[in-house]
Amino acid sequence: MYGIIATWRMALEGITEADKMLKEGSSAGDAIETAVKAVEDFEYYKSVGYGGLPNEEMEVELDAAFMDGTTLDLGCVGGIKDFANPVSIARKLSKEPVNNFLVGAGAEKYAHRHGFERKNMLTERAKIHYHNRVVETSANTELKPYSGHDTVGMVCLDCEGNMTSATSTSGLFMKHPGRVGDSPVSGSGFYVDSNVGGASATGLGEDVMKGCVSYEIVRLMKDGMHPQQACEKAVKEFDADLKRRRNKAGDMSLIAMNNKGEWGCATNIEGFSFAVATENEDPTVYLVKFDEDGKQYFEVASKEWMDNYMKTRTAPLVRK
Ligand code: SD4
Repeated sequence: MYGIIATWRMALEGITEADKMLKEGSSAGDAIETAVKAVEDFEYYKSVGYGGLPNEEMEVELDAAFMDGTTLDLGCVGGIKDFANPVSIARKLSKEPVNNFLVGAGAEKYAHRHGFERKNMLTERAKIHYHNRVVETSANTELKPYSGHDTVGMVCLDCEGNMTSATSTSGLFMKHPGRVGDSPVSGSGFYVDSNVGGASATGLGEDVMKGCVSYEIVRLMKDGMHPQQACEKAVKEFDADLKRRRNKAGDMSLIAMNNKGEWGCATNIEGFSFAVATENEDPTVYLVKFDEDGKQYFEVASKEWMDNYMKTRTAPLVRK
């Protein structure tokens, strides 16, 4: 059995490529890196890699991680600037005996030393978004973080039973320089153990980190839960706990897959989408919906939804 699951519709092209690779016997490491890079390279996704939205000083700072669920090797970068594919740097770091999590200038030096491609990640579109946000918020002076959240997070299983997880994000639009979210933090933005399964998150990193939600899902799967049950239990209970203690819970959406290729997803927001492909299922985008009783269910994204998605992502932007 093989499979790959990822947060958001934007992962579809990447997981489609990964699906082909897995079918032909590629490793979960190669397949997931290819899939995440496809998202990083696509300039119209404004929350991952090239085209990602900048911090409050108009600099694009990227976070990424890679974990091998068989060896438990993990590599992470935080707040890295001017490199094309943070996930590949994270993967390379995962092979180091120590120094696995590098941030800022140190991460950039490492990437430079190992020949990774330098690239100015700030696009013209991202500059317009920045400008428009400054114009919009100058009236009330407070710069609010981007309220949407489209970090790509994936879990992958190959034919040999090896699993990986990886994430990549520009974090929150208008974040403080140096702010790092959950995405490169083990147990929060991602976790994978080939003996069990893996999970990955997108959402408000500050809250996801309070619950180590990815690890919690893997732990529940280890106790015998199906990934769907594990995701729902972890998200529902942690969302309720945050609301009890703090009166509010940030957005959070988690995806998971176990080492049998069974998968799950849970979210506390409307409008979450995810993409999945397995040996038994062609690459598919699902939308998460809620019924009147607040029970979550999935719907395959319609052609109209898919067309509209790309149209809105690539629509011309007007500078205010
Ligand atoms: C973060 N989890 O940095 C990320 C946010 C996100 O697109 O999902 N952003 O907190």
